[in-house]
Parts: sequence; C-alpha cells; structure tokens
Amino acid sequence: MHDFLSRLGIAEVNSGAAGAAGFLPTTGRVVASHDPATGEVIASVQLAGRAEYEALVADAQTAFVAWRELPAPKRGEIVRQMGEALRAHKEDLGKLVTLEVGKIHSEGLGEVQESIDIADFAVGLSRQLYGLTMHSERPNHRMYEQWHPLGLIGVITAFNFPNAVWAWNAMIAAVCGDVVMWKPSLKAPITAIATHRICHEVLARHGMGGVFTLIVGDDADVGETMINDKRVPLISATGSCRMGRRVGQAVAARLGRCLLELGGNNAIIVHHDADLDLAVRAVAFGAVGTAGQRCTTTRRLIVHEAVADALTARLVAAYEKLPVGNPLDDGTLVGPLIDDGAVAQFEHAVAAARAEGAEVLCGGARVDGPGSFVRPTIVRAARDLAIAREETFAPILYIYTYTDLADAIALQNSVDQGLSSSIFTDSFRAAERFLSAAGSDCGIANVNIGTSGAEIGGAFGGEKDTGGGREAGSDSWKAYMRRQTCTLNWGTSLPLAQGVKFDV
Ligand code: UN1
Repeated sequence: MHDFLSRLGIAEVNSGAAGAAGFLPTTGRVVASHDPATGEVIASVQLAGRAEYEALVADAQTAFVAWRELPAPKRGEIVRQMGEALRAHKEDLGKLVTLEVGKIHSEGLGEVQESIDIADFAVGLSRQLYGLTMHSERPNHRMYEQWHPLGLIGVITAFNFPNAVWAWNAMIAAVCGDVVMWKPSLKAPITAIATHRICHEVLARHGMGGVFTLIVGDDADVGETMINDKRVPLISATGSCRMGRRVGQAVAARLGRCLLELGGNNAIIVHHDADLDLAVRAVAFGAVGTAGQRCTTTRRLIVHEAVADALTARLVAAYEKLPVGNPLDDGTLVGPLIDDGAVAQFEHAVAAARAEGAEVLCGGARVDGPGSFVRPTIVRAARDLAIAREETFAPILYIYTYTDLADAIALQNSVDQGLSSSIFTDSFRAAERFLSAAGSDCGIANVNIGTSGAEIGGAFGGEKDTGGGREAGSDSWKAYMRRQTCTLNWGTSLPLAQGVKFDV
C-alpha cells in the first residue's frame, strides 16, 4: 500500500459509515476500489445499509440542534480549521484523487485546492448571510427577512470530482447551520473516506462530530432511502441526467428540495477573428483534461469555416503529441478513464459517429495494455450527429463548421443539456451577442477561455437537462437555507394590510 494512504488513515478494508463518534462497524458487501491506470486494488470498503443510515440520521439530527445554535461566524471558524486541515493534507489527498479516479497529479491537487477555496469562501460568507429589510406599508411596523438552516442535507456525488463537489456543498451548508450526510460514488469511495476523516477530526475536536456524516452504500438501498426520506429537506445530487430524473421525481413526490448538477454537452464556438493560439490550448484542456470526464468538458467545437481547416490541423497535431500514461507520472497529460465500462462507452460513441458518416481524424481506439486508457479523439462532423447529442464521459471532440454566428449559437443551444459554453473571438459584437439573452442558453458562458475549470466564486450549474441547480459561490448558499419573512408591529393599533377593515 502507498505511504500516503496510511497517512490518510486508509486501511485495506474500510468501514462505509461514519457518524458522530467516527467510523462504525458495517456488515454489507465488500467493494474494492481500483486504480484505473493499473487495475490494481487500492483498498476496499464494507458497504453500509439501512440500519447504519438510520443511526447516521439520528446522529445528524442531534448534531443539528447544537450546530444551528452556534452563531454563524463561530461555525465559520470551524470551517476555517477544516480548510487548514485540507491544506495540510493537500499533497496526499491530491495523490489519492489521482490514484483513485485517474486525473493527472496537477488536476488532483487542483481539486483539493478547489475544496480549500470553497472553505475560505464559506468562512467569509459566515458573516454575510444577509437578509433584506423592507418598508412596511403600515405605520410602526418593521419588515425584514432572515435565513435559517434547513436541517439535514443529503449530498450525492459522482466519481469525477470525488472531493471538491462534496466540499462545495458541505462547506457552504455548514456555515449556513445545516448538517450533511454524504453518499459518494462507489467508483471513488476511498477519497471520500479520507476527506471525511480529515474534516471529521476537526468537527470532533469541537464536539460537533455529527455535523458531517458519511454513508457508502448501494443506490438501490441507501440512495433510494435517502432521496425518499422526509427528514432530508434538501438533496444535492451530481451525476447523469438519468440519475437526476430519478432523484428529482422522488424528492418532488415528497415536496422536498433538490439541487441538481447533471450532465453537460458543452461547446466552444471559434469565430473567424479568434486568437487561435488561445483557442488551441483552451480546446485541448477542455476536451482532454480529466480524460474528458468533467461535466464541463468541451465535447463540441463549432468553428467558423474560414479558420476550420487551420484550427483542426493544429488540434490534430497537438493531440498526436499528448502524453497518455500513468497520471502520477510527471509529464502525463492524459490519464485513464474510470473503468472498462467507460472505455466501452467511448468505443460505442466512436463507432456510432463512424456509422453516421463522420470522420475520425485522430485517436478513436483504446490503448492496449493494463488500465482503462483511450486515445484522445477528434471527429469531424459534416452534419449534426445524434451521438454528439449525448454526453459520453470520454475525450471525444466533435468538430462542426459554420458560416453565420447565429447558426453556430443555435447549434450550440440545440442539445438537451445547458451547462457550460464559450466563444473565442476578438470581436466585441460577437462576444456580446453570445452573452446576450439570445445567445448561449447555458448556466456558464465564457469569452476567450474554455468551458471547464470554473472558479468557485461564481454560481456553478446549468439549465435544461443539466438540472437548474447552482452550487459554490455567489448566492448559491440560499439553496441551503429557508427564508423567513418577519413583520413586527411596535405600535398600539392593528392596521391591516391592503386597507382592509375588520373591527371587532
Ligand atoms: C464537475 O465536473 O462535476 O469547472 C465539476 C470545472 C470544475 C468543476 C467540475 N471546477 O471544470
């Protein structure tokens, strides 16, 4: 076992449930987590089931009563210490992210940095959970709104950001006064266990161990129980559109709240006046970074016909030099896909594109040998491809050409998903048009930067089948709180609003 795993407290077989006092004994099936670069087992987890779920809900509910009483800036101070603990473990945790999900080391570190950043953001926010005051129409009345915590938040995360997406939710929810139960992906449970342990140690020092709980279990069992549980007023879920539909329906049926961050099918438009040096670098990072497994990955490139051949040639040349290999090795830019199931989906998409008459310009095949590696792939599409309307979690870039910017924007917007989008142009008019109400329909719209790699300060999320949720910065915190409108009468009469008379 790697040294850094023992420093993170990872055993060969780990418990899949952690409550107020720490990890609990579990009795479910044992699931191994594999290094996607070698196929070797990293460590295993004994899954938790409904009995542990009930115990954790009880811990969380007890913790909530104490946590919500603590002033928000005091909660912020504890979150600050969690950010410090993540800083102290950044190198080890970043390596674990790389080992377990295959993103290159710099991206593994970047992911932990994203968690540290959101902790810092949440600390400041803990003194800025502002409500508005309004002028009452009645004399001697005061109106204002205040924000209270919701309670227990269920956070369901995907494998591709096994650390940061939980932190986006957990750090913000914590300063808001909520408690969080985390159900991570079974494809990345070890990162979740290590991350939880680091933060739990800080909470436990303050006698607040139940504020964050962790449950590693099956969707059909634990996941379904959580999304149908009225004691969990908000479910924040990241994953596929299919998963989001299931979560959305179950939570809506009990009139709960959802925060959904689902699939993307993100495009970059490259206008005729674009700086192609910037565009090549941004497209390569957007399409190939994290081996094409970000929800913000660039999947479609829509290029003005005047620069299409030049840009395509430069991209193919850049792709052919991309170092594919073990993500822990210095110099590697493309690691493996998460598993062989993902490789099969990649192969299916390439075959489907060929069957639709598209031309594979480079890549298109898996890499022989151990590990779930594929070659970064560029597909030239002479017409709209059905397969390009689906989100395939792999480094496949579909290139289209256009003549009129209006057509490029329409093509970009024509997919079901609406997460991220970009335009490369030096034209003020083209950029503003892209950003206008008639422009990109996505939750994120960028100019001269790619579709992925958003900062935590903005609200993160997208429209249409992406689910409509917003996480991380700006005023996303409001999703984790309930708004209360308060009217106080400090006078000696009881005037009614709207001039209504009701004298008794
Ligand atoms: C995700 O893929 O689910 O903007 C999140 C980005 C990252 C977050 C991606 N900051 O690419």
